[in-house]
Amino acid sequence: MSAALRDRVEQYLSAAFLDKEIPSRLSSAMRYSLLAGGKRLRPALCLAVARACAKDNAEEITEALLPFAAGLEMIHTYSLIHDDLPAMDDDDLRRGCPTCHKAFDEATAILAGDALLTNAFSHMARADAPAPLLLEAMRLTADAAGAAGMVGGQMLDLEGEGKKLSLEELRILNEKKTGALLFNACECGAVLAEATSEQRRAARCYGSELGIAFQITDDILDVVGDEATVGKEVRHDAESEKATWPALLGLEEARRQARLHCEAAERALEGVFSGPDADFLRETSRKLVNRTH
Ligand code: GRG
Repeated sequence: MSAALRDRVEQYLSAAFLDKEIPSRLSSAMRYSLLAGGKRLRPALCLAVARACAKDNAEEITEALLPFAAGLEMIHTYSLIHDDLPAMDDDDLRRGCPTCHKAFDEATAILAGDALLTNAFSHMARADAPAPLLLEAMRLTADAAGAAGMVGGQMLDLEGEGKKLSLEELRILNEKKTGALLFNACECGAVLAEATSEQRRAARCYGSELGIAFQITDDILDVVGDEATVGKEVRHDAESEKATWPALLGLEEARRQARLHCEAAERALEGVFSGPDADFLRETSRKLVNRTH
């Protein structure tokens, strides 16, 4: 199920931004990063939650929401391009390949990110869902990606460099920087599938716990991973004196916390979602905490 879902997202994305009206260097840079082998986690979460809510209409809802789910991946890709820039994390490698500004140039990478973010909303608006629900999901997404969400989290991340953050400050930073797009993907899947309030709450709680487990694992990989497997430069957090879960808790406790949040994510689904799409959501949280890249 999951591989098939990812293939559909992949197909949708590979047809995007081929419009002759787009200057070819811009289109090449956007497609370079968009089609560079991401896990497609956010669209997969959105579609899996929607399918779990829609049950008998899983196929129809997948087709209907594909443009929305693809839009989430465009926003995620923009955030990675901008995060890699010299003024931010200054990374040369992403998914084992040169980052967008290395493959092109800094100005082109900034514009590629800008265009992916802006055009993402045009793709989302093409989803086949009742207008008020689509409007609600687009508003949630703009808030999750914006100043009080991911962009705000990135600001806290930059300000936190070289400072000693408390665990609570780190949790808030992570919830915004990494968590917001993840729980938003789950919540939007529920909203667009006309979920009950119980389903919507469960989807958001699952995504929120998954987001913390995901970030803790990312921090751990920066300490224990090697560049070839992780696909990006490692030991970056220590170099930029960032507060991380292993730095605050030690590796073993950070690993334990990742497992606990993964279990909490699974518990959020209990009694609310069942069937193959709920199984996919459970597998996803387990895979994310056990991943090596
Ligand atoms: C620049 C506005 C702005 C925000 C950047 C996304 C982000 C905020 C920073 C990235 C820093 C980072 C590595 C955070 C860890 C979580 C994360 C987003 C990892 C990458 O996501 P995956 O694993 O990536 O889903 P793939 O490659 O599979 O698409």
